[in-house]
Amino acid sequence: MESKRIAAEKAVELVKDGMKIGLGTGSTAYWAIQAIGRLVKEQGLGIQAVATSVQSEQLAKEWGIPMMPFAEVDMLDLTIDGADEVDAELNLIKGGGGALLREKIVAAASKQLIIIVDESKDVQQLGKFPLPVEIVPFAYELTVKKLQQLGCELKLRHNGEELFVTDNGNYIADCEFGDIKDPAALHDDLNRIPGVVDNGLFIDMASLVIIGSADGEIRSK
Ligand code: ABF
Repeated sequence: MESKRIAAEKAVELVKDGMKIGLGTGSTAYWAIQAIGRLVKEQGLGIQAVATSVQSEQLAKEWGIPMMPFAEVDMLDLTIDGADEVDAELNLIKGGGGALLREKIVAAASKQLIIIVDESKDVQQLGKFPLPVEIVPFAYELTVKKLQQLGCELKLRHNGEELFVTDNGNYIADCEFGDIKDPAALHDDLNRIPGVVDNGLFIDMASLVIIGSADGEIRSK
């Protein structure tokens, strides 16, 4: 928890008055939202924000962070978000929290995507973490078969007995491919399947990754 907090607080040093900010999702982004909230409350920092999940939007509102409608967003100055894995080229697996689609939409509308992680997420090659793929409920059984034909072990994500439903009303298939040797090619192969909305590979999107460790050290890449 401490490693996530220090990475998040380091990232928030990049937030300046007047900026338009994307707020990520997850337990690391939680610390960033809190730190931004404190700056707004205690120092009168003037920012506007959009959130990548209903959960983060609620948290931001509790902290009094001014939220802006997406219709008013051309380009955000920066987005601060977590990840499940980060490789040496700054490619990412995201979506463990189920918010990958909104996270990718917000990241793509940001001049800079700052990723905050603890050191357990820093890997040489992506793939230990099962890759989340967001799929539409219509004929999802067919989409699942197509995904399996790409060579993964697949589990549909559940919330108790029920299938997990994203903020966009879709399902998540967690796909274990083992070592992902060519993340860009896999990204495109997945998104070519009708029924797939998007997948958790973020290729060439991160500008900076801030890694916090348990001993209080912070690295970036
Ligand atoms: C989001 O939260 C995701 O893309 C990722 O799945 C997850 C990381 O979670 P945490 O910060 O809680 O480890 O950023």
